[in-house]
Amino acid sequence: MAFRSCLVRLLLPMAALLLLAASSPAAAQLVAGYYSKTCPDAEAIVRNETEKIIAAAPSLAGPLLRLHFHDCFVRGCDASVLLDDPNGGNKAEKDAKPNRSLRGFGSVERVKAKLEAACPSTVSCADVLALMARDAVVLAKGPSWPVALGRRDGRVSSATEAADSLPPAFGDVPLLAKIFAANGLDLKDLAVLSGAHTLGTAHCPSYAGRLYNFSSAYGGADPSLDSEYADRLRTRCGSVDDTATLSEMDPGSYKTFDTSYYRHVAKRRGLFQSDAALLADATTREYVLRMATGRFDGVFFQDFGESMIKMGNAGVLTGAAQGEIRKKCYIVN
Ligand code: HEM
Ligand SMILES: *[C@@H]1O[C@H](CO)[C@@H](O)[C@H](O)[C@H]1NC(C)=O
Ligand SMILES: *[C@@H]1O[C@H](CO)[C@@H](O)[C@H](O)[C@H]1NC(C)=O
Ligand SMILES: CC(=O)N[C@H]1CO[C@H](CO)[C@@H](O)[C@@H]1O
Repeated sequence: MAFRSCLVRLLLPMAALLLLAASSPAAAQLVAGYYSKTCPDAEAIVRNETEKIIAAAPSLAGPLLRLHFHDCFVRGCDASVLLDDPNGGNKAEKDAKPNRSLRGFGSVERVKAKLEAACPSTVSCADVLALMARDAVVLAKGPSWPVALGRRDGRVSSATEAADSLPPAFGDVPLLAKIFAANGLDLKDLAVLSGAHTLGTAHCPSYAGRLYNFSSAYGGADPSLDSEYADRLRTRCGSVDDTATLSEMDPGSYKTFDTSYYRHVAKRRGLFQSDAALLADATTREYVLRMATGRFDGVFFQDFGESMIKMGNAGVLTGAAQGEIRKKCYIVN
């Protein structure tokens, strides 16, 4: 193991250099070990800091994973999600409705400050998000995957764009598939990455529509939601206006990255319509039911890493001509 990781540490930077040399700047790609020369401790700094953050607040693992997802789906993985509205208003990506429940901004800023102290203006905020998402999953007992690096930070962030590009909680598979396809992700990725809902919590307005006033039949509830479970959720989430109550998407193990999310979905206890929708399409349904057996945890871990790598490639800015390396993640240079 030690030998293997040693070898990997030697070989990956070499492969990275070869790739860099082979590709023209215009077609620059993300590469493993991108900072091995310019900031050799970059990945260790991120890992060490993320460890401290999660040790102090285990519930941040989900939000850190979600930040990378929201970043990648709007303008590509360019850390636009971290920017404040430059005019002090509420027109930035993070101010968009689906984004208003995002957390973890302070933690990202703290890690970025450590990186700036070690290697100024070198490691992009977009790469920090990709690394922290991976490390958060590992710390929640989930899989690890190699994160190729070299993303650069964008200079634009827009609330309206975020509202249009992010999948809504009420999405059905055709809509979700369309939004995923725009980011180079297919139906399998949709089934796999929805498994991220094994971590974290949701605010009542994200699912209250399924409990109240959904349809005049079924007493106003969403018929695709297990009725006993709906009763239980109603005791927690009193109305569509309740913004204080939190519920887990994977009750019982919402701090552990595992396949139990799929068992809830298979029992018609997925929290969002988008979770329930996975049962309505043959491809996603097959995946949910297979993972729900609990006999394919290793497959899910492998799949999740592969889909995260794909997501992390979405619309990236690379090469000196594109974007910048922000000094602070909430403001352009
Ligand atoms: C399939 C489309 C998706 C939809 C419709 C969706 C929707 C949502 C919603 C509505 C919430 C709750 C927000 C709140 O009320 O606080 C949430 C939370 C979360 N989502 Fe998703 N999501 C999707 C895909 C993803 C993906 C691809 C990831 C990551 C790879 C992800 C990771 C998370 C995490 C970790 C949380 C919990 C955050 C926390 O604890 O604060 N989601 N999602
Ligand atoms: C990370 O933490 C490990 C273990 O505590 C330590 O040995 C290492 O020097 C740290 N690395 C950096 C770059 O902070
Ligand atoms: C119920 O739904 C109808 C039609 O969509 C809407 O006009 C009404 O405001 C909703 N009521 C509540 C309490 O959300
Ligand atoms: C980072 C950020 O802008 N977060 C905001 C999200 O929305 C809530 C209100 O819903 C604000 O309180 C946060 O400041």
